[in-house]
Amino acid sequence: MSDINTRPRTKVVPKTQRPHLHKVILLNDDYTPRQFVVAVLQAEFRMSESQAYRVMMTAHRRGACVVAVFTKDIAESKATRATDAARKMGYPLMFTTEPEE
Ligand code: TYC
Repeated sequence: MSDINTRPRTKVVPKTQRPHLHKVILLNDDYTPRQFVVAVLQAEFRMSESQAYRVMMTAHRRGACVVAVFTKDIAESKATRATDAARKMGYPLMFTTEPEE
């Protein structure tokens, strides 16, 4: 038998990969009616009316508000759907996404 010790001296520690999350952000504008913003938040992000109202008012007062956090694909598709719903009605309402730190 060989005297060479071939036992690995490093231990492989498996790391669980967590998906990178992306924020959906609601932007304020001067033209979209408040009630329409609330309706879009309820329909696309499954918010209650009072939650949606609070998010809408935060964007209205501060210029933007984080709506929710999802995996990249879901965040992008929800932001696109919500922005398109407004565009169909002739409103400039915008949802954007950005990676969470
Ligand atoms: N600022 C709009 C108004 O006064 C309402 C509004 C709120 C629009 C939030 C967009 O993200 C928004 N009619």
